[in-house]
Amino acid sequence: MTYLTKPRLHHPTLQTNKVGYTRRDYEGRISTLCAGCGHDSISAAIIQACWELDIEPHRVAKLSGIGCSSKTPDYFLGASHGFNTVHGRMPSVLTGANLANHDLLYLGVSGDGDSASIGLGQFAHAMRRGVRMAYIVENNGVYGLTKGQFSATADQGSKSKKGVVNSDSPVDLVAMALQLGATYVARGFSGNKAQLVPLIKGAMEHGGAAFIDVISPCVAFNNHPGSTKSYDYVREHNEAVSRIEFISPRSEITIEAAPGEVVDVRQHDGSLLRLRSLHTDYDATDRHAAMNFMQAHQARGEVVTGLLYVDPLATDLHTSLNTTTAPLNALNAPELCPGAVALAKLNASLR
Ligand SMILES: Cc1ncc(C[n+]2csc(CCOP(=O)(O)OP(=O)(O)O)c2C)c(N)n1
Ligand code: SF4
Ligand SMILES: [Mg+2]
Repeated sequence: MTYLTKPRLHHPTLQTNKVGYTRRDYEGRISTLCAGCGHDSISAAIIQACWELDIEPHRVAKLSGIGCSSKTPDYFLGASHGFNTVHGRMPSVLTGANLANHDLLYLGVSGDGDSASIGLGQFAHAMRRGVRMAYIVENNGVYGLTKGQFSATADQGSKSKKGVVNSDSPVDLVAMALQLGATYVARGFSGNKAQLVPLIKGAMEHGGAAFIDVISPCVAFNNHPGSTKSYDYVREHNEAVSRIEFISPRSEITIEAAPGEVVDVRQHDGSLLRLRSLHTDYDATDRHAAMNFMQAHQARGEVVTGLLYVDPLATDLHTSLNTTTAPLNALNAPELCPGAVALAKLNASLR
């Protein structure tokens, strides 16, 4: 019910994290989505990840487009910065915000319609430019908000609720992200929170463009036999590459697992991605191998999940543009506009 407000009071003994917040401090308003919608499980995973990472909510900027998925930032991180943009335009608005203030952690939330149809160009350029963000697509294979039309990620041959067969080839955002140069690429499933929370944590702390495609069943329009984005289908066809554990530089590193089974990937900021390989020959730092592995399994009808690729030394758009250490929005007028003499000198250097 949209008119219901969440009580702010909570039990005084609720556990707090290192920055003094309870898990409830990372929640948002009551969800208005259909009961059982995968998107609500992703919101719960985002809340859990941010709480466990000890992120102060005001350090996060959450941006989205339009769709049921893009409504979800209202249901988590109620104390963070938020911008519900135009359909398909989240990446460009986020890029602008990130350029103005690189001190925030950017979380982009989108849908398969939002990112693979109207926003495909925007998605592509955010990935290839290396905009530092955790970009999450809540992928249900349909336009949920406008009542269940096939989206561009619907598999060829999959059936709509009314029995119509999709004849178009699907856009695979994971394959595109890999090809476009994203430096952290994963696929998750809204029904597997244990896998999703560490994937989100790794993406939030990653030093470049991090993309997670989360299969997120739409219970109203795409959860029937014949759909390849239903709970049953994904559970039956899921093929996980690894179990991931995220250890932030602030945590004590305690576990030492048997060599061979576990690969530790240390990122720029000192955080550790510990990958327990389910496929012993899978190397998550090899972009081409990731593409081949995924496509070979896809051809067998399997949905590969887990951390598919990571470049631990990734840099971002600010590095490429050589921007100032201080965020642009913190500079004063003379710093932003050095005056006519400096401009004349610059012009002369370009002649
Ligand atoms: C410019 C524009 N075109 C079309 C629409 C209509 N519209 C709203 S949401 C949507 C699709 C949403 O699908 P998706 O991104 O997959 O989100 P979901 O609802 O499935 O989570 C469309 C086509 C719009 N709001 N704005
Ligand atoms: S229509 Fe589908 S995507 Fe939208 S809230 Fe309902 S179940 Fe979720
Ligand atoms: Mg959708």
